[in-house]
Amino acid sequence: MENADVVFYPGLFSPPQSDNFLTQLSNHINWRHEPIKFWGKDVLQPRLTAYYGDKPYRYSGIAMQPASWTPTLLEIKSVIEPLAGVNFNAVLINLYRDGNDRIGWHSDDEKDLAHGCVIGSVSFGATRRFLFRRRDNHHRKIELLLHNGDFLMMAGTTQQFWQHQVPKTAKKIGPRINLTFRVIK
Ligand SMILES: O=C(O)CCC(=O)C(=O)O
Ligand SMILES: [Mn+2]
Repeated sequence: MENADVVFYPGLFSPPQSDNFLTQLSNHINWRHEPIKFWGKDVLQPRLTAYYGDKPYRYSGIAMQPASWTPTLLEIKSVIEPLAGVNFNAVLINLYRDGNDRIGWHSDDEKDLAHGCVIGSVSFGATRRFLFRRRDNHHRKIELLLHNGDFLMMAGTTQQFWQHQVPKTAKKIGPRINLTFRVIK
């Protein structure tokens, strides 16, 4: 993948560990259904979200105040930090309740993110398609399947040259939780 720094660790978390994290997080995260501005109108995001960590974060027009780290989140963070080589100070968490929930094309390039910062993305639950496309050529796409327990790292110029999305699917599938650990300025 050119102009990108992407490292994929499939199955970093074992299936029993991952199932346990999925249950823990489903039940104990303070999930929110946030509105987002879409062509000037407030619509609800097609997924539930939560934000934990040490610093507030502005994301797609929403100012998010962080909740305090939980033991489960700190445990996951401690596994990925040695691989990422950074200390993450925040995590944005997405709950895709079923195949209808999704996230549209975007780059993780909000101003609050440390420039070129590493994003550590951990997935639990249902397998979903994760697509990259070049910002200067939307036909140029790369597809990954993110499974239970997978860890995907994006760094360097990835966000500058590529967008990503998790599209909806007509398949009858269960929930998926994705945690994107970040370094906020
Ligand atoms: O669910 C995913 O794998 C991606 C989530 C994402 O891109 C984000 O929260 O910025
Ligand atoms: Mn993203």
